[in-house]
Amino acid sequence: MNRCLVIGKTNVGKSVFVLHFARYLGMSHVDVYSQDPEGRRRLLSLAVENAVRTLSGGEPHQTRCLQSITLELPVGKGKRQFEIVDTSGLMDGIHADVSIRRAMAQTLATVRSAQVILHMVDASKAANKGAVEAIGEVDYQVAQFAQMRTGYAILANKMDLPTAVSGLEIIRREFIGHPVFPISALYGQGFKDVKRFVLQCI
Ligand SMILES: Nc1nc2c(ncn2[C@@H]2O[C@H](COP(=O)(O)OP(=O)(O)O)[C@@H](O)[C@H]2O)c(=O)[nH]1
Ligand SMILES: [Mg+2]
Repeated sequence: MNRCLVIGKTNVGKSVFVLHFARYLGMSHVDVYSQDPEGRRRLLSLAVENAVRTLSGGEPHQTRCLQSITLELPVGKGKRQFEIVDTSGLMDGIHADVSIRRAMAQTLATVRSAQVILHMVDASKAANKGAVEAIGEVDYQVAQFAQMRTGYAILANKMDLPTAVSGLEIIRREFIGHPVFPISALYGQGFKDVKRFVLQCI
């Protein structure tokens, strides 16, 4: 099955996006399969809103394993299934906590197996160079690494926040030549364009 990986720094909104995108594609319940860096598997079956409460949050590194959901997109008269994978947040430098380092390595190893890579950046912080969620070294590395595939796009998230407009301009400038989709994962804005892009790639 084709894979669509959602990658980016911690707290940029990856988990909220994956679940709200699932809801946008018509799911009210999701089966979330997770696999931690040690290979342990778990299945959670939840209503989308409960999943958002359980799997996302203000704490950095809430997601420490790969979490995948099987979704369907309409193609002609039929449907095409694909797997959307929520990943643990990347960060610049080396984290002191070994479980976070392992989770990051697991995320990067999965980049190779994905047909689509959605690289999420927090547009509301992108103008603010010092902020943890601002564009960092790891974002440039992901762009370098992932751009070799056709299915690479940047999601400029949190466009509902006032500082995101200037952040979006900076993201477009810094990642020139790559498709950039402004979205609000929280409010479902911009999902139509993301859907169209994913459909082209899978
Ligand atoms: N204002 C706003 N907040 C968001 C948006 N998307 C996510 N968040 C918030 O950002 C925080 C981190 O979200 P989460 O999905 O856990 O981030 P992850 O670490 O990248 O998976 C949570 O408090 C979310 O409610 C958005 O589009 N707009
Ligand atoms: Mg997360």
